[in-house]
Amino acid sequence: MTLHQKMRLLGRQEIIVYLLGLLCACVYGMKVDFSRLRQIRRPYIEKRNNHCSGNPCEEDKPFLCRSSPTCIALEQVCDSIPQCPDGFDESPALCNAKKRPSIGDLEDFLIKNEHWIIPALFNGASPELVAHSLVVSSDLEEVKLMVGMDPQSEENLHEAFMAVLTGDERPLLKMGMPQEEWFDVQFMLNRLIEGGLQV
Ligand SMILES: [Ca+2]
Repeated sequence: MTLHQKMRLLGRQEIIVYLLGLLCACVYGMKVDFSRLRQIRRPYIEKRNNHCSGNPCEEDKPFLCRSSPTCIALEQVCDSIPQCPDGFDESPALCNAKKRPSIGDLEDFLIKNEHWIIPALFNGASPELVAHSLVVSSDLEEVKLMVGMDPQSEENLHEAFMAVLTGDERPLLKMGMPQEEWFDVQFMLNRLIEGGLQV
């Protein structure tokens, strides 16, 4: 995949994640905080002071499809049946994000552990980009492409997930993880696995 293709992919996924965040924030009151990605937005949807305006959909069908003015109910988002004409309501990135921790929670976790986790596992990428990639990607290969990882960090990332799956913190301690962070690291990586991230 060329850099141009990667950027296009990233842009498309940012839009998807933003829309999901906007939707959840409006309907459930900031249950999911994707607000840091809202610089890429649909021009007719605005979110100010936690209130949405410009969404043309009715309250009982608040989810707006991407390439048509079709509105659907929340229960129909990621229910394995495409209701949007372009299948937007069943797109993998959207449905991955629906099952995962929020970007805000992930970014807070990454920033807290930034001194060791970013250089060891993510090749020095920004916590925001890493959080975003972990929320929308289907597997570690996709994370690697979005983040731009080198072979060593790719190997470390895989090893980190294996350490969590086997309950053995020693590989992570070798990568620089402070002992007291083990519980948080286990918790967050497990949430990603439970949210369908293939490792
Ligand atoms: Ca659907």
